[in-house]
Amino acid sequence: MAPKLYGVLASPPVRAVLLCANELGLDLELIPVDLANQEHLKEDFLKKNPQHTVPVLEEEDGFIVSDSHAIMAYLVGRYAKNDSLYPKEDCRQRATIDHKLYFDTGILFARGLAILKPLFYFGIKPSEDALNNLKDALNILEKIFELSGSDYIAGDNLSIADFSILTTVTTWNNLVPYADYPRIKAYIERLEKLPYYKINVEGLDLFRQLYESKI
Ligand SMILES: N[C@@H](CCC(=O)N[C@@H](CS)C(=O)NCC(=O)O)C(=O)O
Repeated sequence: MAPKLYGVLASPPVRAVLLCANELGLDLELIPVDLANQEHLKEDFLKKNPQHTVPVLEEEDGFIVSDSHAIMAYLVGRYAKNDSLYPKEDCRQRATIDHKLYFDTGILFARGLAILKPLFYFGIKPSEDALNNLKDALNILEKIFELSGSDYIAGDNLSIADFSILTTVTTWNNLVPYADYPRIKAYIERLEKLPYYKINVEGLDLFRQLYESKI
């Protein structure tokens, strides 16, 4: 039986895991969680993830892991034919990837979420300060590409960090357009060529509809 992935396509970290699973050739059963109706705050879901966030991965034997970055690292360890998406032995390459995963979770994703949570739950419009914080994160990302000169976020190969950065930036494009950042724009255009990229497009459409209904 395919592992279950709790989440919705509108969510960037859920899409990151789905892109990763596609790269691995792995089927996941997507189980919808109705965030608008607070299904993620119900006891059944909190037992799986007390942090009440999607995505959550559940294996047939009951093993559960939450957080998209941890889930992708697990999927590579458990299901990949080789570990190029997240190398085990090469600790420098792994550290380079880890840095970008932490940058996504702690800065890039977090700064967009800081705008969206008040908007989605309380109708509070984005403040200039919050938008400037997000622009600052995009400036950092632009600088990372400038300094590395690489095609991917963590060197010359696709890694799990690309799935995080790609889904986050294309979603936050609704808040601050990435077209203003030439290196980020070129990076997205490169990754749009991934054969399974349509998953991101589908989720971005859903997110945009939601965002436009709130802004
Ligand atoms: N660092 C987490 C972030 C997950 C996250 O914040 N997901 C949002 C949806 S995009 C969520 O579930 N929000 C509900 C909540 O925080 O209560 C990850 O990468 O999985």
